[in-house]
Amino acid sequence: MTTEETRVTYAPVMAEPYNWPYDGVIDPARTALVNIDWQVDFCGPGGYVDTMGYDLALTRAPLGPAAEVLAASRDAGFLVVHTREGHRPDLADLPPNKLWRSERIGAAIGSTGPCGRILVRGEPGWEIVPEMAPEPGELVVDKPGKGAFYATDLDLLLRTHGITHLVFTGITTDVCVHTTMRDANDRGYECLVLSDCTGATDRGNHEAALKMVTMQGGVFGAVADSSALLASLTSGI
Ligand code: C5J
Repeated sequence: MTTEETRVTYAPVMAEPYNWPYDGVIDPARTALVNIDWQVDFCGPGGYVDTMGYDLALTRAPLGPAAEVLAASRDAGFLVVHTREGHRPDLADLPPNKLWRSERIGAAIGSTGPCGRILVRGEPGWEIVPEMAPEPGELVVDKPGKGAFYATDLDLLLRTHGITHLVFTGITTDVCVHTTMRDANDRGYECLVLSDCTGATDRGNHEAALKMVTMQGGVFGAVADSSALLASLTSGI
């Protein structure tokens, strides 16, 4: 039932440095789960991160908890948004410095690897992994950069759906998750990042990125783990 009197809300999430959200209960009608770049290129064998030589275990570890949160968020009625980093096949939207840097580390964007052309839209490596696959009707946002608001219609989509609160999962914590969360925070969204549903190519960077969020009273929002969110979502009030 969806009338004002019967609308279900959920208890705040036990989080750092404050219990989230700042304005009391979780209202699913105003909350979106934003899943950042759960693509083969970032957590699958033969993808971009693997080709760069980083430890895939670090970006795969959050998959289990993130899939649980995805299922619970669907059940709770959150809007679900998925993002994918990638470029046009002709690379017309690839800044030369981004290409140059990827060449330096031996994983040139647009070159062909075991998962097709690296970070190119439509290639196997660009697809979202099965554990986090979008369901029909969920929003998928394609982005050429690190932040999901840059050169996309994400802000319009969220505002059109009446979303004011965002919960983040995804990879990588210190790059695309952080860039998107910082930008969302500046735009006035109330943000929560889930520590065990995010991962980076370096453990120290993951931990530092989470710590940064908690400074200055929650400079970009708050940090919790998936169990804290799941506990809230079983507490309909
Ligand atoms: C990176 C991302 N790390 N999804 N992209 O290049 O964080």
